[in-house]
Amino acid sequence: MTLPALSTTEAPPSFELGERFTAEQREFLDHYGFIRFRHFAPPALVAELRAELEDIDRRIVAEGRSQINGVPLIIGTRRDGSRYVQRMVFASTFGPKLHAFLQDERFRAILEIAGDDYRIGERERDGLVVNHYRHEEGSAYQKLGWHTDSLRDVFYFEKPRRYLNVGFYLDDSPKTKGGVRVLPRTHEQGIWSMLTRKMHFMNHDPDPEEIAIEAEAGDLTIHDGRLWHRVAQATVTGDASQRRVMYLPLMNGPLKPKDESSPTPFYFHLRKLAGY
Ligand SMILES: O=C(O)CCC(=O)C(=O)O
Ligand SMILES: [Fe+2]
Repeated sequence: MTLPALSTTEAPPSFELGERFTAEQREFLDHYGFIRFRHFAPPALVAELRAELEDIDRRIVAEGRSQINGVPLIIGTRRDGSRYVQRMVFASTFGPKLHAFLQDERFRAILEIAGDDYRIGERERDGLVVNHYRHEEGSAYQKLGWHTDSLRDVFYFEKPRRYLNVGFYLDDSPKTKGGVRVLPRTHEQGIWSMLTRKMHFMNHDPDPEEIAIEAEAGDLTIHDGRLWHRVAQATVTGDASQRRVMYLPLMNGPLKPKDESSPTPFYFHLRKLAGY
């Protein structure tokens, strides 16, 4: 069965994740390169995770840290001058609730889909990442230009593989908050297009073919690492623009844990050039 082209103006279909992916869910992800699961976690759990993250954030800022395990943090400033982390890394190594959440049995279904021998690498690459976008003065992370996540594999001298990026939403993310825009099916391109379709991170222009992924707090989204995507800037500002999404570190192959002596990967110099 071939699936139809997705409308660029209407929300794409979304799903509920059970113990296993259904054939339909698998086909959707394989075909379009992304999928959204509604209500992965109930509101009470989302609130607990948010509270723990806010504690971790205060702790990291109070310690004056600018990086964790060699990975730079993006730090913003609120109106009152206090600072907050806008790209937190290795978050689950600082909080027992986040760590416990990653052990949820339903992540097994996703690891199975990812491929043989996948694990959640809490101390690998960037660990559990929490992006925290705000649209206001003092915010250092308001949008992210077009890119493929698999570019990182190239910098790590690894063959771009079928890498799944699993996002868990801590805030509602309607279109007014900006959020993820994807070019469906671009995960099936060759390596040349993966590298050159757009200028990585520099280009923020809307694409006529792009689709917005909207989500609610507690939802889970998955996109293929080879899919072209960007994060649009919110059209609203201040508290109304706050958008926090956690990304899970799915890894396979040999275990490569990082620690405080780990060097900063070259990839982050590229991001820095683009302003984040
Ligand atoms: O914040 C998001 O939802 C997506 C972020 C993203 O694409 C990335 O960090 O590579
Ligand atoms: Fe990305």
